[in-house]
Amino acid sequence: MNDQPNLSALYGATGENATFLGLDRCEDLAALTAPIAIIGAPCATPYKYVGAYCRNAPDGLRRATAALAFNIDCHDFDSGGPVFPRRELRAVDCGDIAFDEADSEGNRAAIRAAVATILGRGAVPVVLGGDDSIPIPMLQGLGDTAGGRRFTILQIDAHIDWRPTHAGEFWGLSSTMRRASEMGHVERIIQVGQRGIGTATGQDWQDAKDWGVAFVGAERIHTEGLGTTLSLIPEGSEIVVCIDADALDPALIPGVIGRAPGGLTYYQTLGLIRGAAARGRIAMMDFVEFMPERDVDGLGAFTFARLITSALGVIARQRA
Ligand SMILES: [Mn+2]
Repeated sequence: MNDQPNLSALYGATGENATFLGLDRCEDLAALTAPIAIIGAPCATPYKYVGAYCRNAPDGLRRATAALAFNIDCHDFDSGGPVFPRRELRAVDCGDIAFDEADSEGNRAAIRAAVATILGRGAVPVVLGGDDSIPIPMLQGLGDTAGGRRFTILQIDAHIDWRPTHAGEFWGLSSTMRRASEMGHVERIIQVGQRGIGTATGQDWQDAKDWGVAFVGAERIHTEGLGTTLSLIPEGSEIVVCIDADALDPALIPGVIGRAPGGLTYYQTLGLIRGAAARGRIAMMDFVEFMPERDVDGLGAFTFARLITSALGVIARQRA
């Protein structure tokens, strides 16, 4: 079936191997000058039984922006102006961090170093996974440059990711928020969107609450709106926003392994990102767990890529 009209071409799409939104490429992180750096991470620490199942997401998300790229300077109704209000506020695309399925330790070191370099250049890293093991070294990279500052994590995810270990692995995607809780520069964790059944046990749930995590489940987002969550973020916080694609409803993003009904909408998720930036400053973001091979007709890729685009607009507008 190759006879479909190329609708991307209608919007001026440039084809394969393009950057996210057609943004300029940054080849050398050490020479980064842009205020926002998009960087892909195909995986950090895959579980042996499933492998690096999200490794094709960074390029899949880049391809999904083809239809937006040509009109990137037009009025974006989700940003209240162009996505990037001024040319010097544009993000750059730094390509993908090298990944070796057989060398998780090396993958983590590479992610940690890349994020620390980006932060050292004064830019906001926006990391495109890959699976949810990626935020662990990403947060370590933040710690390397924290200099005594402490951070609030706003995790938006269907799952709490508080397993002590899983499948014999300490650094995997089911343990992300527990690993975060063990880091000295993580002051506060707010977790939003949980629902259904994941790998969490009752003990994991209790441990997280005992640590002091503030939870707002998906059902409460639907019934109470966003104010409950946003009021948990102290004014002036430096915030890391961690977004798992399965936080959104699977009708919007089918391309995830753990589909669960009752997920967040696009505007609820964007509202949380905007609200976070209004309460404090977004220091770093990740978008993980999108799996192109599980998607339906590119729908989830486009929705997730559109959410990332809107997040870039929020970061570009926040106070320095
Ligand atoms: Mn997760």
